[in-house]
Amino acid sequence: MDVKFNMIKGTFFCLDAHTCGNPVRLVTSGHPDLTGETMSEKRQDFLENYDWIRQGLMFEPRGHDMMSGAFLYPACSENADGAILFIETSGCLPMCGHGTIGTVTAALENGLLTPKTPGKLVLDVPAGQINIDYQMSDEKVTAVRIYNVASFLAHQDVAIDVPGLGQLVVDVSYGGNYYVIVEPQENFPGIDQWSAGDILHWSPIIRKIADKTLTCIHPNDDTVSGVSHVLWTGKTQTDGSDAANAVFYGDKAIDRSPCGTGTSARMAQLFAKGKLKLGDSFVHESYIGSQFVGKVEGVVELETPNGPVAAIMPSIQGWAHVFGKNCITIDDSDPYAMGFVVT
Ligand code: PYC
Repeated sequence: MDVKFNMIKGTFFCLDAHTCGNPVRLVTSGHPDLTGETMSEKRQDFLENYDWIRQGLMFEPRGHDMMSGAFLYPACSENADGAILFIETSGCLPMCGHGTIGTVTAALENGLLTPKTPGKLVLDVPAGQINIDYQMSDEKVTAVRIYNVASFLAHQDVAIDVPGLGQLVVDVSYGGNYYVIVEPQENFPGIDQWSAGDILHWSPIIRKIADKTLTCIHPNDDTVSGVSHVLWTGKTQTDGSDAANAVFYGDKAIDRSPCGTGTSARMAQLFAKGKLKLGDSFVHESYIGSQFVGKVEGVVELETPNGPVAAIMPSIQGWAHVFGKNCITIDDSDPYAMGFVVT
């Protein structure tokens, strides 16, 4: 392994939180000094030179299959209040909605972010720039709304053959990451009829087929590419939900939150198919029944080198709860310094 300074050693103070059920470990010290002008460039530097930090903090025994987190960095753009680098078991996502809600909550409650305008934040992330509205009561953040990056339907009604399951007709949509979206149909009865084990079994197979057969490269940043997530849909279980989803990510994770980038991708898909319109709200439910409130805030033509792409500007609102402070050491005297994954 090629590691900068040829060492694996560090102490990382972390605030542990969850966003509507899914973990967010905000690392508040031990940040590597990253090279690059933008968070997209800094993400590449981190992946090339400091990935041991992500592996040590996300994998067992310090983390687990669902673990995800973030580092806060100074803003890259003049108008921004700060910047986020996302980490999780699968790598460094270009954008993570539940991660942003958890990061903003933990950072504001602990004085780690100072907004230029109270109640609002502008943040640089690898996928671009996002805006935030937040509400506080008694020094606790009670709600965070993310105005996410432009989201668009990339592939529509694609038939894929899944050995052992049969044919599925799927869409692929972008909401900060690329999602295969699978709605109930002949060979998939809906998430309410499947076990978590079924989702964990079929998702990596479908992701691999979709990734091989469909080109998914962000038109304005070719480092954002490939189908990384699978979003399954089905019947709702919580009052007030418009739709339910289970998002598969990493190797063995089902998002416990309704998934911010997944909700954005789903709204873009439904908008492109005429099932949502400008100004509509969309209450999206997670696998455990927790909810995000999405909204189609705008409709844009995303400028790209190959011409305009029709997109929506989505927002997603949710909440997070900080439950712990953690001081984690990673030291190569530990044979499992970089963690492990049990498959
Ligand atoms: O909230 O965007 C999200 C997300 C991605 C993977 C897990 N959560």
